[in-house]
Amino acid sequence: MAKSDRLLTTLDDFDRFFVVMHDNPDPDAIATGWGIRVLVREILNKPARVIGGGAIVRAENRHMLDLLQPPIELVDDADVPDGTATILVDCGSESTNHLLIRKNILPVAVIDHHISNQRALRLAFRDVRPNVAASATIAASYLREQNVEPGAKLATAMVYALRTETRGCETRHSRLDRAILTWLTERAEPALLAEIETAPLSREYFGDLALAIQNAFVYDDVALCFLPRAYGAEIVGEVADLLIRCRGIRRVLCAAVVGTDLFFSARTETDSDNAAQLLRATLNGLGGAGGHDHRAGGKIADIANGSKIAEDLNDELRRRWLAACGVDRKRGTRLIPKRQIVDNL
Ligand SMILES: [Mn+2]
Repeated sequence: MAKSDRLLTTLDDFDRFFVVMHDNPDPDAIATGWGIRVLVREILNKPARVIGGGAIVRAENRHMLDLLQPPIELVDDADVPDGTATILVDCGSESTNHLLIRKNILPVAVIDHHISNQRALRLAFRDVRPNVAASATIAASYLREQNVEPGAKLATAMVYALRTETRGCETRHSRLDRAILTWLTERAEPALLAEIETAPLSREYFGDLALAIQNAFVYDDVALCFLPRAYGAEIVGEVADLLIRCRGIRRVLCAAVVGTDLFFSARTETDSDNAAQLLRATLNGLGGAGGHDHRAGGKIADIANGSKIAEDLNDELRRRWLAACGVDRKRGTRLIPKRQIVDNL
């Protein structure tokens, strides 16, 4: 029996469907949720809501919302009536960054590709494949199995999801990813994809970027960048993606204070360094982290009254990250020498 048949059989007993994305949904969560909604509507002939907490801030992703109009709802909380089929996408049920866990609801189904470090809970349906590049690959494969046409906009969203999930050294495409990418590319709109990827950027974004590059330090093959404040949380991921491309740098940790939270992005270049594990070790007891072999994210909530990262927390995080990476060096050098910045201003 195909996976999609098993999912649809499980869901057929229900009349109400909530597809739940992780908080601050990324393109993969959005495209996957949208794909499952289309599957449920086309095959079961029933409506489904696609919901998630938090916000969408990255300029490209906001532009995607404008151009593709995915049928998603950003909600801080949701009333989940009894008898609702909850389908968690692009997120493990044991993760702490989704609506259901805050309401103590166990999902009926999970569709995900993240590495889990916890024992799996018993669920009616689970399709977790850490070997695929994107959850959207799994959702698209369901549509293909059921002969459901995604349409140009959903196909474009799914291609974009795959492209974003394979950035920052996570370029491994499984055989299924490659086959699905071909299937989707025939259906997607390349002009829309290009427009999304060159979204207009705010001046504040360039301010964050300039500050980040000036605050990057190198310890052997490790780069660290702590931003005392940032306009948007997306900068940590973007700077991490940029720094991991620097010659000679193989592990990167970026952090920034946004509001009262401290956000993290980690990247690793080689297969021997697992980004999710390194970041979990660094944030152990302080905050949560999750992700993939080469890309991971994390957060410490409610720090420093929304101002600068306390100096001792800063030192502790640096010490832990360097220890996790096995780097002895205590002092780093600036990625760009200070004199070079000041003399040329
Ligand atoms: Mn994903």
